[in-house]
Amino acid sequence: GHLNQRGVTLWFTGLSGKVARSGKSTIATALERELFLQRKSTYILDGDNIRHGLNKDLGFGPADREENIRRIGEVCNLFTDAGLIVLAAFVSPYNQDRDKVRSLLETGDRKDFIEIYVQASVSTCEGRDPKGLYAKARAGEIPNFTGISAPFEEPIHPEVILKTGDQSVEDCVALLMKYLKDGGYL
Ligand code: GGZ
Repeated sequence: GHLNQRGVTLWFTGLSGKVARSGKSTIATALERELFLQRKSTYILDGDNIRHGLNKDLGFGPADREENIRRIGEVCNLFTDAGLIVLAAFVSPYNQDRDKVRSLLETGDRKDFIEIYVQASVSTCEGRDPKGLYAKARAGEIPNFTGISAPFEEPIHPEVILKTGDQSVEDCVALLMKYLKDGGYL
């Protein structure tokens, strides 16, 4: 690494939603603020900066999602190697795809992948639906929509589970900061 800190990838997986749905990007942004206060260098990767650029050629069928996550994993590997704390927030619905990213970042005694399951039920997410995507998916206007017409495979061995139904964003951030400190990442 080149920075005076240890690199690590925090991988947030869960159903669609940034603002008040499953809250992957919301929690990632709040955690980034906390890490900034501790003078850590971070980088958030999410659909906004990946799907409009590097992966703008990809859609939401299973093969395109696999390629989406594969490329993102390679970016995470490079940024982590450079010493950044990477906050990656993607639906990433398939266990196999997430596990491939894990195996990139866990080699020998390197353990630089933290899988964070941002858990919220489809009905909770659908009830919030600020962008109206679930309604469109129900109406058949968005094919392959995760939770409606495409699967979400629950993580089998996540390092952290955040239950955004009962935990506040602040609680989630505190839990993650404790995990990072206790694990020697900070
Ligand atoms: C799931 C979709 C879909 C479909 C568009 N299924 O709430 P959002 O809008 O802002 O976050 C979702 C985002 C998911 O992109 P990812 O790159 O994270 O997906 S994956 O990891 O599965 O490759 C949603 C929007 O894109 N979106 N169509 N069919 N989410």
